[in-house]
Amino acid sequence: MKIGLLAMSGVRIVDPELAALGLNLPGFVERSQVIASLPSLALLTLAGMTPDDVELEYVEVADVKAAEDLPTDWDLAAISTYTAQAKEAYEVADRLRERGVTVVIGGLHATACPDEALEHADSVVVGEGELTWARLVEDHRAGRLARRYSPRPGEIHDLAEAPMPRFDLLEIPHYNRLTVTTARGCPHRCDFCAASPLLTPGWRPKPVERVIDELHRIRELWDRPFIELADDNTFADPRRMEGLLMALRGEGIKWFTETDVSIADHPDLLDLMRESGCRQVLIGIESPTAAGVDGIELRRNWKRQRHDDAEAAVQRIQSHGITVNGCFVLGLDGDTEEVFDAVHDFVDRVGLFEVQVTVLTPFPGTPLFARLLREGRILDDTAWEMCTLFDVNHEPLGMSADRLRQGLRDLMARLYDPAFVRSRRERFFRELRRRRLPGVEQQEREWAHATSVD
Ligand code: B12
Repeated sequence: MKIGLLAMSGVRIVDPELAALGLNLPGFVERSQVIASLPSLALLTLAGMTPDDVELEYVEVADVKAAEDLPTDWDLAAISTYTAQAKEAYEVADRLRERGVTVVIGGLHATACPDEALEHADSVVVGEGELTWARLVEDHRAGRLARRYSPRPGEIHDLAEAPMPRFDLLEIPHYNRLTVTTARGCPHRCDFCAASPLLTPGWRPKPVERVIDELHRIRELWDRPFIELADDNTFADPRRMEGLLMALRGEGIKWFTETDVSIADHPDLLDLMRESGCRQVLIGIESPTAAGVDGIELRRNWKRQRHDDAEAAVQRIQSHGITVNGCFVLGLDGDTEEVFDAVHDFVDRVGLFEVQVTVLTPFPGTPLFARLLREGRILDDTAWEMCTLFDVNHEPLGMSADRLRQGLRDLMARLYDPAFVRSRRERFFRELRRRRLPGVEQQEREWAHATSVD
């Protein structure tokens, strides 16, 4: 049996003005280039639990046109997509099926909209693929592929049993980073979050030994890897943080991850984090205003609770030599058009090394989507191509949709202005030199190298 693993790939922005502007902003291009070439960890993971006698081919599908050239000798094509490329994935699926290939679709979008996916696929997988993939492959082999595979109620994949992703299926030189999961989920429940909390509730870590095994496997294929931890919140539990960092310290890698501001509560661990090769943490600050963050975390209003300390927390993290990529969501219900200047001022005051601004996006399956739909505030409730995080598809409360669109463009132009980016970076390194942190010169050289790609 031969299976084609198809990753819908690349990044998307629909707004032509923003797309054109983005291409001229080195600070924006830089991050896009880095992330645009990440492989699909989902498919590599499923490959890792596929029986050895099945032949596997991993292909990245940049757009629908690329589907013309896909092989047709596959017995099964397994497509992974997020929402923004769901319609493209459906077109690819339609074309493959016309040519006689059986198609299965899985991932966050298929989990939220399984019936829609089934209009274009022979079978759909809901939830974590590890729970049903082996059965699906056996069923297909036996000629009894079911239309839908879902976990049993309450069933959660045990990360201690995580399969080793088949990194060897990749042409490694095409990638500048590889991804590794160290934890799945998040203890917080933000109403707009469209990541792994859509698959399972709560937060659970992968045993540190398994993480290290994956790093060793990558090292066998790539001698100086840069690792992006594909977690939603790596350090949600401080009790586990030290063990993971100690283990990473011995690995000689550089890494990047997503977490929350609470890591600033552990200054001793921040030093260890830097020593272990952490170069950047991405943190959702969401809004510089208390009204903006109020109510977005649904369990304990956590983002509001931490808001007053957010600025100081970012500064504490950066003072340990770890750059912060602070993320802001524009168009939140509590914000007005004053938010654009407020974000700029926050970034300037704090000296944020890197910044990401996106617009509030109603992804299907999220509490936000259900609420805005009820309130009649989604502009087009099937325009999945607008789910890019940069395109406006809702009626904001505190300004018009047009004002939000224009505000995002203007703010991006200001934040990614090369002189502003340079001044924040110089400030970061000046501060580290003043604090006499070891290794600053080397870190500065690495960044200079990383930013000379355009
Ligand atoms: C790495 C990454 C990327 C890579 C993806 C590479 C690839 N081809 O897969 C790149 C850089 C290309 C990328 C692009 C984009 N991304 Co992105 N990305 C991530 C990131 C950081 C990690 C995702 C990951 O690897 N998770 C780990 C894997 C194992 O989980 P998983 O994909 O959900 O897979 C599991 C299940 O869903 C299921 N499964 C998945 N696919 C399949 C397929 C089959 C056949 C089966 C059986 C099961 C199955 O099994 C897997 C194991 O349990 C997340 C943020 C985060 N922290 O999670 C954002 C995230 C996934 N991205 C997001 C977005 C918005 C985008 C872009 C639209 C950005 C843009 N403007 O272009 C594009 C869309 C690309 C697309 N294909 O549609 C959103 C998606 C929300 C959504 N529900 O759609 C996220 C959650 C970030 C966010 N802020 O909300 N991204």
